[in-house]
Amino acid sequence: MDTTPAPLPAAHAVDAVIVGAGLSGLYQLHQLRELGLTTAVFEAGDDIGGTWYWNRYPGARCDVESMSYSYSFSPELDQEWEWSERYASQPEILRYIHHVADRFDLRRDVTLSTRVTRAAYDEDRHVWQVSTDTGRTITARFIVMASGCMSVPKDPGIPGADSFTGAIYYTARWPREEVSFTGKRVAVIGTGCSGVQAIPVIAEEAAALAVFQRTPAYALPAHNRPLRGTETAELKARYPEFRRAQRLSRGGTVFEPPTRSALEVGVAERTATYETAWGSGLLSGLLRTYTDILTDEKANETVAEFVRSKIRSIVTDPATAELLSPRTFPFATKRPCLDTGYYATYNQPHVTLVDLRTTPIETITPRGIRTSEGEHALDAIVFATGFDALTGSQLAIDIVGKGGVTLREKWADGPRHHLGLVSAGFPNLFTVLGPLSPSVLTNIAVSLEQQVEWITDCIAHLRRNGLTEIDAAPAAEADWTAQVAEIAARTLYPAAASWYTGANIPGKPRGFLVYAGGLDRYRGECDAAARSGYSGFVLS
Ligand code: N01
Repeated sequence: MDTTPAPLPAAHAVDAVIVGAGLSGLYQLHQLRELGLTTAVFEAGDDIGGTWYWNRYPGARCDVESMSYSYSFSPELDQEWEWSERYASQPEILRYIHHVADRFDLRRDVTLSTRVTRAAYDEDRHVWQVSTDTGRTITARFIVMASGCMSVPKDPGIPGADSFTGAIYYTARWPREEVSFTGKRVAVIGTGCSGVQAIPVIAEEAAALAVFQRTPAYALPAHNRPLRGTETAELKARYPEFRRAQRLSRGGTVFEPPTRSALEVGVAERTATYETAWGSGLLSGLLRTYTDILTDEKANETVAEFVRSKIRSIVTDPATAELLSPRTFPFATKRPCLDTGYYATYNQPHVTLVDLRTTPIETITPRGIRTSEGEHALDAIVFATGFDALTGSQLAIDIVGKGGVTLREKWADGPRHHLGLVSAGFPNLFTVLGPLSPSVLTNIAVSLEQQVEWITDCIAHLRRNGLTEIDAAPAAEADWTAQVAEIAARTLYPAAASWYTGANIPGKPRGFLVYAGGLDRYRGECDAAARSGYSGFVLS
């Protein structure tokens, strides 16, 4: 039998199309190039950077430490790049991404300002026909969806926005031009991580700031600061070892796992432990104090109450402090926020908190926002209202698989995706940081490298063995989908109506969208599948 892959037509054909030129897409491009594949990357933005291109709102900053949240594939890159702050700001991360793109000559395969609109599988030729909004069509054997886990902004669904005569901004689509709020009456709608980061910075400029809050967040102090040369030099001296530890870790960051339950220690000891974690400035500092914070309601409530006590100690008005105190979902079942001066912002006389639980928004008017209590006159409205996370960016594309079945049809009741990498019936279409993988529960810089490398090895395996197609086996996919749900059910995560479960998007099927078993275990599953000749997949 001739096992040579069918040659692709030369015109408008590449070996692989990558959707998105953020951190995932750029690394995937680098890897596939090393493998000798011709690759085309399509990026909707007019520059590279993905999340860090779009989310340029005031205060935007990473909540993972910069020396951890960066590529690890190049020891030289690790040594030459200097991060200036413990937590890098959006402009600095974007500069880093540009540096990487230039250093590895990645830009020449990226087509900007071009959105992939459709991808249809040609079963006879085992290739995908990819179409873009610029009228381009291109054929590729492989597609990698590196289109982001939070790249489709949610429609806030508030009536009247079109009638507003002031300025409207979305944190997730912030303009490139300088935005000045000086002397303006500004509203921010939404108090997730984007709102929590933007609010203190907008408050510095605005004449008046009204924050419209539906659900308060748990926000933890970042204790951000400039990095000292001595500490970066110290980490750089052991970067290879540090990177190895990150790769083997549960969440892509290195820490000593807790050994005791929060309920087996006395109040004084527990509070002291929480104080230390609060002072650490680490997003998961509190989460890592005890073994059962995410599995036992009572244990969780001890942390939740500790955070509330901190809010009460910072916010001088007790009624405002209470409104800012989360009480409707367990700690960390929505991603906690890492803040700089968030709660203290509410002590400023020009900042007000509008509680949408008691006074919901009725409509946006030409002059401002009308709640059940009256109208707030405004010059600008900032929507920090979140994303159609994890599945949104894939379902935004008209993806047509085997037998003419669309991904939208297949995922109508929720995503099914073997190892979060390939969905049965959609062969040779891989996803990075998508649903049913560890993605957003980990340091995504580490997760994306793991998935990109797995995909690259898989494509190398296919080519080495003269194979043209990899698909997920339906039974393995069903097992994996069930396993993701079972692991989540052992935690408190499903207790929150969060974007982790699809609950923030009206009509989106509910289900825990992320693999919560840990990156280490996930890596083991992926490696085991590859080692056994891609068990759980069908190769042909
Ligand atoms: O979005 P969110 P985000 N009327 O969905 C409210 C990552 N991130 O962009 O909870 C009024 O968390 C909504 O209220 P409710 C991080 O993983 C990372 O802030 O639905 N309010 C909520 O308060 C994060 O988790 C960094 O009741 C409305 C807010 O808007 C993820 O991105 C920085 C509303 C949305 O919060 C998403 O965060 C920023 C409406 N119609 C983000 N619709 C880093 O540090 C929604 N809301 C790296």
